[in-house]
Amino acid sequence: MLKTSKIFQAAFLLLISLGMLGIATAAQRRAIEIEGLQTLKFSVDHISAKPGEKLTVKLTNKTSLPPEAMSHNFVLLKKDADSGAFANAAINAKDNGYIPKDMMDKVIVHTELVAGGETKSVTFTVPQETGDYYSYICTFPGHYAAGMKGTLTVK
Ligand SMILES: [Cu+2]
Repeated sequence: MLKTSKIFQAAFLLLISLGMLGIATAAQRRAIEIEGLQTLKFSVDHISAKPGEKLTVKLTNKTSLPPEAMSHNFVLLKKDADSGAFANAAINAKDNGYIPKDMMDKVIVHTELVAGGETKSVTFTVPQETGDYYSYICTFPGHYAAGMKGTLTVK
C-alpha cells in the first residue's frame, strides 16, 4: 500500500514538472500573426526580435479568390540573400510551392502556400547575428514585385 502511494506521488510530481515545462516553453515562443492581404501586402511588414528567440509566424490569407489566383506564403531569407533574385526564380518553381529548390540555402524558414481562408504556421529560431535586416517575402508570382515583403530586425 505504501509502495503504491509512493508511485502515485512520483507520477504526480512528474506531471507537475511536465506542466511547468510546458508553460516555460509557451512563454519563450512568441507568436506573430500576419495577414496576407488582397492588396498584395503583409499586414505586418516589420518584426523585431532578440537573437535566438523562438518565433511562431502565423500567416492567414484573407482573400476570397481561388488558390491559383491568390495564395500567399512567408519566406524568411538569410541576410545575404538577394530577395528580388529569389522572387524571380520562384516564379518557375510552382511545383515546389514557389520555393526554388536550388536556392534553399538562402532560406531560414518558410510556410507552405496558404490559400484563401486558411492559416499556416511555422516556428523557427531567430538568427544570432544582430544589427542586420532579414527580408521576408511572399513568392507567389507578382506579389513581391507589388510590395509583399517585410523585414526582421534582430537586436
Ligand atoms: Cu502573396
